[in-house]
This record gives sequence, structure tokens and C-alpha cells, in this order.
Amino acid sequence: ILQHVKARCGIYPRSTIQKFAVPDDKVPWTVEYKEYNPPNYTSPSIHGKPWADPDIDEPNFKPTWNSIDGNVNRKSHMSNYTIANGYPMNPVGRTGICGRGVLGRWGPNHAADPVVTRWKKQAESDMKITETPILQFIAIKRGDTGEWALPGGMVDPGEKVAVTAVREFQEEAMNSLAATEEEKSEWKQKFKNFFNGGVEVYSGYVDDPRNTDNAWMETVAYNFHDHDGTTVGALKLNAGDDAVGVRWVDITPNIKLYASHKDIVSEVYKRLLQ
Ligand code: RP5
Ligand code: MG
Ligand code: MG
Repeated sequence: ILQHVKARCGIYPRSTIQKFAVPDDKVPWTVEYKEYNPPNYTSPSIHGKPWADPDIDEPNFKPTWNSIDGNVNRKSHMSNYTIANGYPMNPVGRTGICGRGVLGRWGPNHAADPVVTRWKKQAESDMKITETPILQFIAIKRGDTGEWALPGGMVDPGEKVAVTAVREFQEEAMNSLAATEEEKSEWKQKFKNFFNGGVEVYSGYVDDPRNTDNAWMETVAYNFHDHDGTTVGALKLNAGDDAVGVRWVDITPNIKLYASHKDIVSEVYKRLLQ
């Protein structure tokens, strides 16, 4: 059973709104919770934004839930979500806040996450034969929360998710937004095969602090693994867009990452060890 922890309790991101505290056993909608009285919050910062939905009671807003709605994907990677009184309902359950918060879409907000990995090079002298190898991935430091995270981002309307993953990697970890056309075509040549070799490792809900009862993050994560470490070693890391740092991070059991990113990198590690 899916759970969310970061999506519930505390102060809602970029606001002073205190979420209604939901105990673990009251998360599922199927469990009755008469006292449940979450604040309703939609950030004024998203009003009128081209990437955001209108308010749900806007007469011209006729979304088709659980389907591809024009070029907006309103389908969940999980099963169909429920609509209650016109509002899509979080598939995991109560978060302690309703409305849309800072998320643009009602219902699922689709993202993609690139997991770029290599085996850590260790001097033979410090390697014990029995030791399990260390996997490293490229992490960015998020400007909003200061946490280390996968360099993921939102799928643009009509964009293929696999394309989003590579685009976001280049924006956040290579600062492609500030690169010249010449630099970009050079990368394209050098890394074409590498970025074409993504393997899907996860698709579904993300336990993101921005989630609400009526809007939530979902992602598709792809692993781009450099088998001999020679390709990605040549990547020039440079934080860009909303990232304020970028570096190689060892995947260790007590690693702390944004949202559900620890689960995603752990899954990649498990698969690559097989
Ligand atoms: C997370 O938020 C996803 O896993 C993805 O990494 C990220 C997308 O949002 P932004 O980075 O665009 O804020 O839920
Ligand atoms: Mg981005
Ligand atoms: Mg991002």
C-alpha cells in the first residue's frame, strides 16, 4: 500500500498555511474521519499562469479527468482516481490540505526524473573483496527547499516524458538554458547514445510536500547508467534553472533526498546490482 508522509503535516511549502494533522490510520479516504477539516489553499502565484488550470468552477473549464485532455495528460500512472463534488481526489488519501496549493494542475501533475549513474571508482588498495560496489548519481540542490534531489521537472503539454527527463537533466545539471547553440550541438553529438539509453525504473505517485487532497505529483524515472564511467565523467556539471548546486552523490542507506527520490535511487541500485 502506498503511503505519503512528506505530503502531510507541517506548513505548506511557500506559505504560512498549517496543514491539518492527519494520523497514519486516517490517511485512506475509505476510513471515516468526521473531524477532518483541512484548509483550502490555492496559491495566488499560479493564478492566470499559462501552465496552470483555471479554478474548477470557471464555466469554461471542462477538464476530462482520467484521460488525455487535449495536450494535457490527466491520466494517473496508477488506477483511475475518484472525482468528489467536481474535485479529483488524491489517490493515496488525505494530505491535510485541499485546493491546489502551488501545483498548476488539478489531479495529477506529471514530471520526469533522470537518474544518471556510475560506479564509484575506488583505489584497488582500499577495496575489500567482499565490499559491495558504491553507486553514484547526479543530484541537484533544490532552490526552493535546499534539499538534494533528482534533477527532474514537469512535463510540458504534449511533450514525451522521456524527452522531459533529458531536457530537465540538461537544464538543471548542465545549465543548458545558458549554453550557446554551438555548445548544445556539441553535447548532442557526444551524449546522444548515452541519453537514448534510458531505462524506465519507476512510474507513479511522488510523496511531494506540494501535494494536496486535489492535486499531486506523479513521475516517470529513467536510469541512464554509464557502464564504464567514461561517458558521464566527461559531463560538465553546472547547476541551472531552479537548481542551486549539482554534484555526484554516493547512494548510501541513510541518504536523505527530496520527496520520494530515495526510493527511486534505491530501486536503481537494486536493479544495477542484479
Ligand atoms: C518531484 O518534483 C518530481 O519527482 C520531480 O523531481 C520534481 C518536479 O518538480 P520541479 O522540480 O519542477 O519543481 O515531485
Ligand atoms: Mg526544471
Ligand atoms: Mg526541477
